[in-house]
Amino acid sequence: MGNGTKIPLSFLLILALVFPSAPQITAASYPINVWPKPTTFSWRQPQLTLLSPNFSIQFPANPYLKPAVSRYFNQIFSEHYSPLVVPHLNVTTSAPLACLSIGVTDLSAQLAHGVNESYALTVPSPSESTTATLTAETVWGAMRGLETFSQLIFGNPPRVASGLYISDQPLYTYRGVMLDTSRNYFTVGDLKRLIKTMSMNKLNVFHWHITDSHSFPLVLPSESVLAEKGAYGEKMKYTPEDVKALVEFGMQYGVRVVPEIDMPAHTGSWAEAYPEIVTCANMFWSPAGSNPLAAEPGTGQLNPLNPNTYEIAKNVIDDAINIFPDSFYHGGADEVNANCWKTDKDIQAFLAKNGTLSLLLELFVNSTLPYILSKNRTVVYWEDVLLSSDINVSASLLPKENIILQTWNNGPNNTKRLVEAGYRVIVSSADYYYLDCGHGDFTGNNSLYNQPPGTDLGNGGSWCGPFKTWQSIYNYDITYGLNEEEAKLVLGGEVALWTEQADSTVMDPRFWPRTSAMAETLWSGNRDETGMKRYAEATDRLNEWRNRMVARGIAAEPIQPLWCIRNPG
Ligand code: CP6
Repeated sequence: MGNGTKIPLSFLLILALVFPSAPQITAASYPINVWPKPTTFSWRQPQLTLLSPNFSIQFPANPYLKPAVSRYFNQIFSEHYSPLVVPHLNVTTSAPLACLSIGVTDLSAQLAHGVNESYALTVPSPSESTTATLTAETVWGAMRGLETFSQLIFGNPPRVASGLYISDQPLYTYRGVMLDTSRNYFTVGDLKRLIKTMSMNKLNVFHWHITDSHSFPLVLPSESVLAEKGAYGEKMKYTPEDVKALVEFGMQYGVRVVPEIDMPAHTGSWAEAYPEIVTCANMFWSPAGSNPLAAEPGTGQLNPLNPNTYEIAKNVIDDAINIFPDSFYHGGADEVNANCWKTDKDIQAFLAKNGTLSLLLELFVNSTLPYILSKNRTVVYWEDVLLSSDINVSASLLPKENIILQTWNNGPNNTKRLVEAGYRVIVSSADYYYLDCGHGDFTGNNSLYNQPPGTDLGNGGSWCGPFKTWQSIYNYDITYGLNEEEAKLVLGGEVALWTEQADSTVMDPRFWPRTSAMAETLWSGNRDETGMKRYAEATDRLNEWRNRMVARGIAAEPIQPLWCIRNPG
């Protein structure tokens, strides 16, 4: 498949001389404005075709394809997208596009990890045919193709890029977004808008970090007291009905919902209901002190020596598995803090009798993991469970077939360490994919600002490093330093939004369009055919894509002043 932007200029000049009425085609003027960029496409004679007022979409019967088709159909005729840069292309009015015909090979494929998301889309030249075709292995691939089709359309009346053939599939199977709903509350509407925008960007996993030390907003049928006491308020809860609706919503958009009920650390909020199973819950470390637990003032960890811990943890796991059907379950296991456990008398006695902190974590993992695995779940843990320098478990407790590790500390290239140990990995490097960083200190430690004017404040007291620009996210190669075999164990990547300093007022601009940068890297890579990073081309396309997301009601932040569009570099 040739890439449409690779036509030699000399050939185009001859074309223009021989066919003076033919539009002048240059690689630079006619980008294909689709985000993420399709893996392969050819657009030899760029032109536009009007959509017939009788345009229809034909598709096979399927409970998930049907709502997707009607959604896209409505969007196509109401969006009337007005591009930042209007393509100077002929609009053919004689033979409007009459139909999009969708064919799906396997209508029964479930939305699950590794499901085939490939598709092929042909929008013929009007002289060839007035029927566009979309073929896919599964309905989930068909949804990806419908999204691409919708992005090829703009204007009023709607016109579509035609004479175009696209064959597309993702580089990585796992393309995720994590949102923390414990530090601040988000409405179900916010979560739906996030899933919708993910789908526009061909992302496929919503990792929902539901609970943490700050609040426990999830109502679990057999442990409803946790939310009763641990939620921020009566209205700041997610009921099982909310969860069911959200999971169903995700299915309609081709986005899986993977829950995380973080444990044994990050469980301070459980102490509102069950103080006896949580260590150090009421202990608030001085923010300015040397040990702000778990990167925040005040934490709480389940006590592995208390039998009640397991009774409650099993109820929680059971309920969560019952309301979240996905085969992945995120078990947390991040940032277990020694000083927190050491505040407990039983644990002190255990340690005095030659017990170790790692043994405590092994006890916890051994008492919960087999239970989750017995429910046929693949368990995702944060890398800490294996790589934490002071509290970690032996790899023999973490079966490689059933455990996936999510890396976030990539200074020592933990991705490499994890794949060398034989684990499948999800990459969430904090240096690139933590979207909350760069928004100031939230611990109340303002000593940095007690400085004379002119002092270099570094990154301004940000808790975790500088703001991640879309370019640094786009630039990041998640398999950096791995050989081909090792790279196969990298399932994909995930941006994370921790929400000490974010709620629904800023959710959209925190995520978008930076998350779009990751979405393209994981879908079709970040390089052009010559192997160079494609910043210049991507900048213009991302500008256009951000503009379209805004038009679709998503408050994605700008990447450039409009001036740059009037004055292309
Ligand atoms: N909460 C939980 C957090 C973080 C993690 N887990 C976190 C740690 C460091 C930074 C940002 C966020 N706030 N539960 C780490 C996985 Cl820089």
